[in-house]
Amino acid sequence: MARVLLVNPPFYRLLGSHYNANSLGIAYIAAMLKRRGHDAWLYNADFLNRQVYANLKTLFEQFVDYREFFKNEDHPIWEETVGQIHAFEPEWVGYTSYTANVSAIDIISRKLRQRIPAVKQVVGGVHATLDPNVLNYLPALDYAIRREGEEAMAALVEGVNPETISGVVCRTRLGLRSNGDAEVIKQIDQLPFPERDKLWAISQAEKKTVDVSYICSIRGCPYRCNYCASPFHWKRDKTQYRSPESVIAEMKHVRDNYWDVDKAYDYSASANTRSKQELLIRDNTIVYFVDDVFTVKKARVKAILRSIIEEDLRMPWKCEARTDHLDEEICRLMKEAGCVRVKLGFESGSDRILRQIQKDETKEEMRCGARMLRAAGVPFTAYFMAGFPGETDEDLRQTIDFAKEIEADYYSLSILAPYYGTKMYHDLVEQGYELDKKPWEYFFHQTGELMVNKSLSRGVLEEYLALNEMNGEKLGYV
Ligand code: B12
Ligand code: SF4
Repeated sequence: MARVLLVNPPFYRLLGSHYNANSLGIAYIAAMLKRRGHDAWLYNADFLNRQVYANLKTLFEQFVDYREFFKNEDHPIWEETVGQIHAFEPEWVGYTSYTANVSAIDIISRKLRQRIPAVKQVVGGVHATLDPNVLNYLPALDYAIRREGEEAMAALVEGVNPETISGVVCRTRLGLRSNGDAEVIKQIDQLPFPERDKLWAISQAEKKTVDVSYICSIRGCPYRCNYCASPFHWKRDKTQYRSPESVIAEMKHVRDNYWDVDKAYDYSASANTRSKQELLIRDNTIVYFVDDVFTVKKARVKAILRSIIEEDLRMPWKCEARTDHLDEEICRLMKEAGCVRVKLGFESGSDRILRQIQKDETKEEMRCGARMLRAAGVPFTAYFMAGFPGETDEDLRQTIDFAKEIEADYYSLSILAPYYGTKMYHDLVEQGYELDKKPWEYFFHQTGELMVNKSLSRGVLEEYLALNEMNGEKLGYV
């Protein structure tokens, strides 16, 4: 039996906030290891025993301080994280990677290597999947795992020759050896439910503040938006869907074991409000379907929604979707099944930009989707981005007008960061943008930096960010 700690590195804490939900990627790895008889725990280094999150405006403002953490490798936050991992006395440590937290993984893993020279360290998740060479700049890591990590991680800790495991990248005398992406898990209904109990470095009382109600019902997305990592991380044509029965079973599992209607928590790290620096929402637990497009298969989603209604689950939930995968019946069923928010990526109000980013969705479809949701009484959050390559003031003005027109219940505003491994990233590097020279920790949406756009004027950008004001006092679900 191996002793394994799966780590979500600090990210929001470096931005003056924190993050108290369960990260599903490592929770699935832990659950599979448990099924195979190992002692696997989750450590969320972004956890703080606080229920108030910083709002979006504060996250943007904290970027200046955020950079300082990476300049000071002796900062207490790194020492604290490494200390907690050390205290677990792991034989194996696995880190989940986003592009933005690769530098944090580097610092933590090097320090841990000094303290426990024999520990085996593995990196998995989105960035490790997108970049087969990730071990070249993470010197303290032994292995990288690409794509779904359940089988590969279990095989590694069980001593299978790494060179033979699908999805594993390892070091050899001749350099890195990559076994490609891990094989797609086709029978995803057979996977264990993600780990929700073995949480390291928090007390029993603190556990109550952890949001364990995230559910993943689809792995992948069939679309091809050029700024998005999903098509490359999951592979569009390999998208896998859980059956409605399996999804309902997990909802019941969450309700029966973890549902706490008195729980006060706040998932508003991406929220913003005019009058307060901080935002606290008190409400019941909410299921969050993290699927890229929960509604992508209409018949399937209708079956899920009807089951939620028939089984009288009475669990509020939220999801991500696309407006072109909605119809009046879905919106009505969503409302009846307890949907409290749909998160929609509108991204731009300029048709030219929508075509350029391969959104494959028209403004008319977006208008229509917004109308149907409003008519059904389902609140929605609208995501927008600014700073696309070649985007002009006129394009961004169209975004501002469009945002106002659709009357979203909430606006989430970002500045574009072209992620490593996306089509956009590679196209831009080919065109001469030196994105490969930027530190990894800059690749997130709240830096405030226009990374690849030189033409937008400060005034229009500020007008765009001022859309925050439209959120006003509407402190709903985000
Ligand atoms: C839910 C979600 C969030 C949530 C929760 C994040 C969390 N910590 O759990 C919130 C809203 C907080 C969030 C925040 C951010 N997110 Co986010 N998020 C997602 C989303 C929609 C689902 C993630 C998920 O739970 N998937 C389901 C699980 C099962 O899949 P998984 O995590 O990939 O894990 C599997 C494999 O990757 C692998 N694996 C993962 N970790 C590990 C570790 C080991 C050791 C091993 C062996 C394997 C392994 O095995 C897992 C099971 O098969 C994804 C898109 C997507 N569909 O994946 C974006 C996504 C991961 N997010 C993204 C981004 C950019 C961010 C932010 C940087 C946004 C920002 N603020 O600017 C932050 C960063 C947060 C952080 N902590 O670093 C990008 C990442 C792109 C990139 N190259 O980095 C994604 C891919 C969105 C996109 N389409 O581009 N996010
Ligand atoms: S629809 Fe959403 S998840 Fe799918 S490729 Fe486009 S942005 Fe990514």
